[in-house]
Amino acid sequence: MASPVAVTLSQHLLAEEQKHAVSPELSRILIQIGYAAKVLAREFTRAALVGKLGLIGDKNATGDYQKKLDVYANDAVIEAFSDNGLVAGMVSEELEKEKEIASGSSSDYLMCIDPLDGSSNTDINGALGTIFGIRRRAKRGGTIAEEVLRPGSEQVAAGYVMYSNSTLLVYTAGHGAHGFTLDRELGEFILSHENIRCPARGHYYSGNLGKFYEWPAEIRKYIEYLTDHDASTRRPYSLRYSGALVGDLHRSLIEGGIYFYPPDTSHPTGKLRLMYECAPLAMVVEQAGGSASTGERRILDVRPESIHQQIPFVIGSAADVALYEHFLSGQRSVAAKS
Ligand code: AHM
Ligand code: MG
Repeated sequence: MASPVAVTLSQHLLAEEQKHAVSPELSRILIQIGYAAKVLAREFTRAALVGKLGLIGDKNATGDYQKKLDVYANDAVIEAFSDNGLVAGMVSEELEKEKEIASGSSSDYLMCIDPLDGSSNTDINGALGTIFGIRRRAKRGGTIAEEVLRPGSEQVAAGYVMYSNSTLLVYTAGHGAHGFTLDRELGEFILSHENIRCPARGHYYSGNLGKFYEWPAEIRKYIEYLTDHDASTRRPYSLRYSGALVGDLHRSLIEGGIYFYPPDTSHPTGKLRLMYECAPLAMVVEQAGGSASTGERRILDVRPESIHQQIPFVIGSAADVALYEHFLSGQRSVAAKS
């Protein structure tokens, strides 16, 4: 039960509007994302009871087989934004093309969203997520695709929802990263993680080690380094890989650590999508003092070439990401001493 002094997401956003001149329109978008998250949390919880587990049979724009819940989540998000004029358009993992939203033609905002992160976890009751980034329209008159292909540093807000033991919404509007836990009885997101700070270094790592022999030799050396024994650097690091980026990232944010998805044979440019997976999470983690990179450059500086662009991704504690970059650049001797 929430305490009487609990701060709801709406109250928090109102206070942020006053403290940091966050625009009321942006607050309304974030509140509506909170609403969509409640709809999704309810459906994810009962999916096995209402015939929503399993595949639907089609592939999405980046070649993944869609689950019934992927399609449900995408439809639910579109519905949550279709009639209220809050956003002018949407880019989604589950839509081949960007979607214009007629009611929002005069809105200043565009949304990039992965409605359901961790699709492989739906049928095993594993953690799931939603990832979102909000952008201000660059110029009116261009197509949504033209307007949205801007570096992640231009996002005005971003965040994720994690559906697990509890449903947790983390957002940033450029003034720290804040987490809210859903109180189901109240039907409200309540502030539970104010101003999250990502530890500078962790001792967990997350990556699909099944791809070890497909990864560049430098990354394999990095894994050898992480699994070597050295008490002064708290090695070996412990492996945690949940199948949901949001879940692994959230662990790194709270306890420190690193998540990486390098290129492999089936994903020669990386698997994760810049616009609605990497860039939003990069904004959140940077606001919490962590960092996010391709392994070579800051994610937020990358200008997308297409809405479903896939890139190599590493995110988490700043010192761990820096070390990964050192290894990738071949400066192993420098890196190993740090
Ligand atoms: P999704 O949005 O289709 O679920 O894809 C993204 C997911 C990440 O959440 C997760 O870390 C990764 O893909 C898992 O991929 P793999 O099974 O190749 O390790
Ligand atoms: Mg995804």
